[in-house]
Amino acid sequence: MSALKAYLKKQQVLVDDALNKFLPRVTVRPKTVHQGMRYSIFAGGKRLRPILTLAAAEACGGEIENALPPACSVEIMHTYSLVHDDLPSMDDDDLRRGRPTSHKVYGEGMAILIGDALLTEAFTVLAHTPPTQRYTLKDILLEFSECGGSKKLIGGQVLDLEGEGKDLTRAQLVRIHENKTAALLTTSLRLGGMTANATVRQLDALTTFGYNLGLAFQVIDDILDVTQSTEQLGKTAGKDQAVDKATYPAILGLDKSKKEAARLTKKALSSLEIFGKKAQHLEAIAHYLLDREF
Ligand code: GRG
Repeated sequence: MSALKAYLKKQQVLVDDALNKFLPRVTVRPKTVHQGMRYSIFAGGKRLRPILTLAAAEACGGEIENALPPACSVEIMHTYSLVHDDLPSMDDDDLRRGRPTSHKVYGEGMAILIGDALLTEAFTVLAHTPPTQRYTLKDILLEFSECGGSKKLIGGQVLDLEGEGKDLTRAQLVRIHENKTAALLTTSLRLGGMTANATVRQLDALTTFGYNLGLAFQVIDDILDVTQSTEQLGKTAGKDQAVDKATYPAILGLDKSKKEAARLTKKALSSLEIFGKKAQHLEAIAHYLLDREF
């Protein structure tokens, strides 16, 4: 196993243990909603966002322990967005993280509630974040709520829904993904930095890194939808093309999309210079994401 794979595995275990402690047990009533929350959370995601939170804390010289609550919060918010994004009235998907989607197992009404419960739980977990000299719990809360709100995550989904069936320009596509994908990656990193009492300069560097890494991540996600199988992805491959969705390969072609992903990754990496060796894991993750196969 490569050093990076071993690092990712170790961080995944840390995050999963913390998620297991934070989330309500399946025996707590009403059981269906708690079972459903755990069904989607423990379906085997990559845990990219929480791992970025932990690696950002490390880059700013912080303690992993302090970064675990926001790391879990971003994963819980991410999972809520997947549960709702997969609903029949949204992207209408049957498969996620290699399993039938939440509404396929629990029914549509319950899947909406499971998503709502996850989003609410994400704030409860975030409340366990210790404040630092520069960042109060209010700063941390606002970072998180603004990311999930109508100007970012939900705003991106609104643009996505409104763009259905239309020929979008590249600029319009970038707007969607700045909000839907890059915003949560950026907040994951910034929250890690905040738990480490990051300086303004460090937080700015994490923001630039997150923005470019987030866009690169989405370009690669679009490429994989065309080039990989459903088994490999754990979600329906070829879906974008089937529903005529605006994607980077559809607008730029496959070759130019690969070059764009590499360009954005390079830009992301250059913003890490101020951290020196402490950003070694963030750097390795950016390289790994560019070469990923699922
Ligand atoms: C309010 C209805 C509603 C939904 C929330 C933000 C959002 C709105 C939906 C986003 C869902 C989505 C599919 C975003 C695209 C980002 C993306 C590529 C997600 C997949 O992330 P991975 O590959 O997934 O990290 P795993 O399963 O590994 O965690």
